[in-house]
Amino acid sequence: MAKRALITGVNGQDGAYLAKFLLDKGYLVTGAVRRTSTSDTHRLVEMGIANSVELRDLEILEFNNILRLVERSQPDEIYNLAAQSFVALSFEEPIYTGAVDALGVTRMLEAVRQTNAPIRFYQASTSEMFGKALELPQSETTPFHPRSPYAVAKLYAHWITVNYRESYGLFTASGILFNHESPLRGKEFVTRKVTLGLAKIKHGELDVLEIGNLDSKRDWGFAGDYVEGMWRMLQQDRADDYVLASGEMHSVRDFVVLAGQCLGMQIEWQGTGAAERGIERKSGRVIVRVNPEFYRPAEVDILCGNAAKAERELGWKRKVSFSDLVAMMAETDERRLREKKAIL
Ligand code: NAP
Ligand code: F7E
Repeated sequence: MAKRALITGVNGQDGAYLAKFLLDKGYLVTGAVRRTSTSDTHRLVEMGIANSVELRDLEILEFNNILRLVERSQPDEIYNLAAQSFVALSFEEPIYTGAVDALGVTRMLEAVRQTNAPIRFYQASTSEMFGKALELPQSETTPFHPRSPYAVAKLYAHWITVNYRESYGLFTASGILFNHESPLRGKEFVTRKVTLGLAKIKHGELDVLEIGNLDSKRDWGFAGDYVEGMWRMLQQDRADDYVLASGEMHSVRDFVVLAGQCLGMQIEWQGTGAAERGIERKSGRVIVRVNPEFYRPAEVDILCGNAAKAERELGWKRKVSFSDLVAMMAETDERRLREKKAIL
């Protein structure tokens, strides 16, 4: 009999890649979406699976809603991806972020516990929990030092996931995932902001890309690789926590330069700090400018993950390199503009 999966946050980047991955494996997939006045399934449409996922309303702030959905959909596996996932916004909306990203997970786990069925549960934890990291690279044993309301909420969610495993013997896995991107990434995140911004500059639709901290370093991988790791975590004999990462780090500045090269623009830098400018060599035009409005009250300067445990125990390894990821995103945004597709 086909396995059943319930994905919360199915309309997000990872939700779309995971739903496609599970459908290809023969799963029956229920996708949970919060009701809005405009049901935004564009990522499922772009993946060609909008009609293959059974969509159900779910508001993660509402316990009764969650309990009914878990009872009715009778999943073998739940992938809890729903979250307010934008770190910068969490400084503006710390209470809301805590309600969704922290207590929302307790609501999900309580629903699983009360249903009393052998459901396997995946929690979308994050490298942001390492924050002001105490070692490099970071692994499952690195101490946490979260630096934003988002990261603090996710740390609560991580520990409550561990706690329900230890207290009630539930199969609950926490995936500590480093940044993973794709052409379906939200436009507010730096990678997509850069690829879309530079593609617009190339097409004459934007003059200058305004950006925040160019020195920040991240471990960026491809979302399609990371959803496979989520699935692998739920196929083990025993639930555990795993880091998924590429093991490489690059600065935001590196990302901008490489995305520019993919689009035929050589970017050179002048100035420092808030006065730094990115100049296109051929035209001599300033096309990148620092805007301190995009700085965060507390920054996570460097993240780089050690995924040795996942490689050893799950047989997981990322396949798409950093340069291929940047090229995939830049070329997709450029093509969308050239073909005058709606930019979502
Ligand atoms: P995303 O694109 O922002 O998707 C998050 C989804 O959660 C969206 O579909 C959103 O619905 C939904 N959601 C938000 N609030 C909700 C609520 N109150 N009730 C129900 N659904 C709600 O994020 P992502 O990049 O796919 O990430 C998936 C998960 O992994 C998130 O939990 C994120 O925090 C975590 N994570 C991401 C990364 C990464 O690099 N991408 C790394 C580590 C961990 P709408 O579509 O209606 O907005
Ligand atoms: O920022 C810097 C910014 O917003 C990356 C989420 O998926 O990954 C993501 O969180 C870095 C930061 O992602 C701009 O200050 C510079 O240092 O793309 P981001 P994030 O904060 O790392 C983790 C793993 C998650 O769990 C989250 O859900 O880039 N940066 N200039 C900028 N960032 C943005 N957004 N915009 C800028 O203009």
